[in-house]
Amino acid sequence: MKSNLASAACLTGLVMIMGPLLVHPGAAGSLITGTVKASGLSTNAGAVVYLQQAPGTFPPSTETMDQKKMQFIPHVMAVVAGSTVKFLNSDPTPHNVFSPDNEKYNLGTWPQGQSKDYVFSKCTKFPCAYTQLCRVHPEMEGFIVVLQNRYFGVSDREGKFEIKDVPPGSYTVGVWHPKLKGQPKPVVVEAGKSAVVDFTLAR
Ligand SMILES: [Cu+2]
Repeated sequence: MKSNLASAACLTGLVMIMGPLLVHPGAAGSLITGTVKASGLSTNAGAVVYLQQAPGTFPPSTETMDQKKMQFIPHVMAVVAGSTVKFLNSDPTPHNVFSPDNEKYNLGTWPQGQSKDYVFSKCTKFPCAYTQLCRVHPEMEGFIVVLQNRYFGVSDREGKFEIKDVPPGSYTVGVWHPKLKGQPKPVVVEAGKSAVVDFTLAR
């Protein structure tokens, strides 16, 4: 009993020491939030808000862009340079995937349930935007934006976005939109405080 109590106390002490390290690896990071107003459009969704440059290296990830109900889902996706995007066909009809932008690619056409990967490793001047198109269905359109770092967010219908776990520092926040343009803005991120940046986009 005595040794149980002792080890319980010891464990509690350990958890108290380890807890903050384990639970909050990005505790020093802050939140950048804001709103994007897409002037003249029916939705404020689909703007990529990102830090133009951030120190450090950023591991690539693997993401999925679905082709479902004759749409690319998500409509706009942002990835860190070197990331792999798995293009999945969830429709009963064959879809094609190609992009006329940057190095250009055509991945071919494949049926329901199959996917093909593409690695976005050729971007040298960020951001690199790739329009995703389907030769079978000319009305289909999606976008992949390749960025230098993982500090980005994509706006929702109301225009709201969030960039999480940003280390304290001074940055330039850029905005990319399929149809509209907006000026980059400076932001100073302080530890433990959230920063707000708003954008108004126009043609
Ligand atoms: Cu298609």
